[in-house]
Amino acid sequence: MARTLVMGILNVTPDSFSDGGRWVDTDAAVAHGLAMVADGAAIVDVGGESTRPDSDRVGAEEELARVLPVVAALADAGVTVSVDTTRASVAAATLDAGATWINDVSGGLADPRMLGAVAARGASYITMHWRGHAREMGANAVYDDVVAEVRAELAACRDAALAAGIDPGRLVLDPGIGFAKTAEHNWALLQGWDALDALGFPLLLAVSRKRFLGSLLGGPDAPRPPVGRDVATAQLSGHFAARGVWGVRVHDVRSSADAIAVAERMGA
Ligand code: PMM
Repeated sequence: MARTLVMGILNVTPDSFSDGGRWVDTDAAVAHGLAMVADGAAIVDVGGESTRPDSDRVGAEEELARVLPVVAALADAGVTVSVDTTRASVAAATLDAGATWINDVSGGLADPRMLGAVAARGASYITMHWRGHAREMGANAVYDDVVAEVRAELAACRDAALAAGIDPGRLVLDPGIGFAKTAEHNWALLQGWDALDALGFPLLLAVSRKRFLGSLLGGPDAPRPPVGRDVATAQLSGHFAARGVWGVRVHDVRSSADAIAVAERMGA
């Protein structure tokens, strides 16, 4: 079985929930991307628009201006770069600048041109379960059976990506932990992971520093702040690495890479 890979998060945004504002400067962002690679990241995921619940959208030009210089510099340095965007125009421009992955938290639903743009460039694609932009997603966190519904909606995203011509060998699925989901929904999805595995594609675990971990550790009324959630994040990385998850998307690369190394040694 292939080793679980680590995707390091590089948010070039002023307002992301755990690292907003830290990497707005291009040189600082590139240096942080390279540091994550040194710590064991196989892919650096560059994002220019926060998806934090209730955040406002940025314009396409602003989003592209934030990510493009960072993408180009990291790609020039030989880093495998993914771009976290829901916009086809941003995807096209960054793929043309050297990115090889698009990480689309809308699963192709936010922009009707996205799947075609990815397919035309032969890029790799992460399709995530999504029920609306940040301002809408709280109201959409309503399920009778969260595992069955997320699975069915993610299967539809998978099928749309394949129908658009995205290479099946370059497709990864993500249940979208924390997107239009309560803490209970998130835990149910993690516990019901086998049903997602049955979709037949590699899966990405993206739980890093998310609020449901803060609530677990500090209680719902006083959630532990994001930087105090890295041990819990790494624990989940190790747990799912032992189950063969394709990759984990995390802020703190070192701790998850270590947890994965231990899980793999134990399973060897
Ligand atoms: N979560 C965030 C951003 N991008 N991409 C994928 N594929 N899956 C996620 O769960 C996800 C994502 C939330 O914001 P962050 O960049 O601060 O983690």
